[in-house]
Amino acid sequence: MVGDLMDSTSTNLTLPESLEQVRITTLPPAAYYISDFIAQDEEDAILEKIASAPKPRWKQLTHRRLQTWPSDLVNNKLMDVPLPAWLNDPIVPRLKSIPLSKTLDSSDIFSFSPHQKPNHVLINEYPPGIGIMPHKDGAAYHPVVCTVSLGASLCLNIYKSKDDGSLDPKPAWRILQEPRSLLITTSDLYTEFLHGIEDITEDVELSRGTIANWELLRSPDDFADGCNIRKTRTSLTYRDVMKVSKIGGKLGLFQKK
Ligand SMILES: O=C(O)CCC(=O)C(=O)O
Repeated sequence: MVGDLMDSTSTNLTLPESLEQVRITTLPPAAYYISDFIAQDEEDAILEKIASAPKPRWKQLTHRRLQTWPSDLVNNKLMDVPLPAWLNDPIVPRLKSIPLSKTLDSSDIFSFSPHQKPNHVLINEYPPGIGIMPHKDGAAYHPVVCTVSLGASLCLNIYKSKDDGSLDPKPAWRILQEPRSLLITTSDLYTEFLHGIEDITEDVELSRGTIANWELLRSPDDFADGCNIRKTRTSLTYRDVMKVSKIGGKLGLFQKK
């Protein structure tokens, strides 16, 4: 699968030399999948940090809970406060270390975003049977989403709109995300299509023919029977919020206790 590879400094991870090597070519522009983006001990450490966050950090929705770092957006604006170290390192420098292409300059996936790096992270927890409705991420963010999956695998569905603007409920594509993987979605995939996760306890009919990133999976053999029994999966979604308020940060206006 991945041709030329580079070692990540402090771990035994082998990252691609450029994103073009891990492009999901069966999808519209553009998505990239790296099966081993973080190491097992890094995954454990992040899950521990998430679990030990103060209770008010969690926002409880009907079936799902989430944390927002460094804070919620107010009128699509973020306060000017850095991400905590455990969300920054090692993920942000590692994202920035992979060039888009081997042949061009050393531009990375955030080189053209307003702050040249992500400034916001949503942490979503999905127990078995719980997903997220099909949606678009909207205009507050630069159109790049980097999703690190922790704990377990599940399928992200990509949906098209019908000609009348309504949602076609049958997913157009499915992307299987393994624990410790990175999925990057950008361009048309961000702006034109919707994404969601079904409220199911088992992902079924998994195969080379039905899963867009099958060729890039770490362990396709784990799904040889076509099934993935869901366990709790946590995702970190890294984005660059375009508008940042310096004043809010100074006065602590957006601060969560
Ligand atoms: O958890 C995921 O992989 C998707 C999260 C998502 O759709 C979102 O944060 O908008």
